[in-house]
Amino acid sequence: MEEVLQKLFNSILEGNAAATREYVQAALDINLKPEVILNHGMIDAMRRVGALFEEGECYVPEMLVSARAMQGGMALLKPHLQQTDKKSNGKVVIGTVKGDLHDIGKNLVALMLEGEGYEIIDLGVDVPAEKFVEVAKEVKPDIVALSALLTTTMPSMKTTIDALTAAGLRNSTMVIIGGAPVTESYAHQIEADGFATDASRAVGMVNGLLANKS
Ligand code: B1M
Repeated sequence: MEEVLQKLFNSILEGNAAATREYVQAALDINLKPEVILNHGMIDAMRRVGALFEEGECYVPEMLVSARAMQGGMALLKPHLQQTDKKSNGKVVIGTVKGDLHDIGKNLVALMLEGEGYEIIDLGVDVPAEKFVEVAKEVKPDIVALSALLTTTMPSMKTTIDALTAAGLRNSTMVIIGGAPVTESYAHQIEADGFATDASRAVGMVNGLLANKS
């Protein structure tokens, strides 16, 4: 691994936000691809944080400072991950479902979709089904995108899909789901229209769904 990526990885692991910004900039300065910086310097570091948490080697406060360092680095990387031409390809309402506070992956999906030309309405974290329904009625999105990182909050995805169906919104709006514990078979089970394992696949999924719709 490039030395600068190793330093970036370590800075996120240590939750050092200033060093994270410094190494993201250093990696950009030597023309490393933004996707490489993101995947190998940053996402891999968050995976390592998760593994350490599982092993009892780090705790929630450490996860939080690592997450903050990651978010700061992502802000710096954002303009480099996004394309410049901004034709509107459609509207996406996105949020992390009720009970779940994880937003780094959701933000990444939102950022990549925005870069692809979609208008993003980001409802944040811990979003109840009723809120998704309320906003979907108001803005009439092409896609509602649900993120969950906890096995215990995956059922909130079903609750949200059921609420959108009950409100009569599923003919006009498709739902995609994703997040570390989410599987394709779960997506089928709860009748989501699509599922993606990462942010770039989420973009491909949305492009594909909307191409088939028109
Ligand atoms: Co939490 N946490 N956490 N945590 N946390 C996990 C998820 C965990 C796997 C850690 C572990 O045990 N190894 C574990 C969940 C176990 C489980 O249910 N299977 C866990 C736990 C247990 C908890 C708490 C319960 C801990 C506690 O309090 N005892 C608690 C719950 C709080 C709550 O939500 N109610 C908690 C809290 C937190 C923090 C707040 C401290 C912090 C989040 C801060 C934040 O997000 N602002 C945090 C963090 C940072 C993590 C880990 C370490 C990193 C998550 C992350 O940001 N990854 C995580 C361990 C891990 O994931 N390995 C862990 C980087 C990010 C880029 O990846 O989010 O997976 P990810 O997103 C990916 C894909 O999943 C996908 O695309 C992204 C990449 O391209 N994707 C989608 C995501 N959403 C998508 C939507 C799509 C499509 C793709 O379409 C709509």
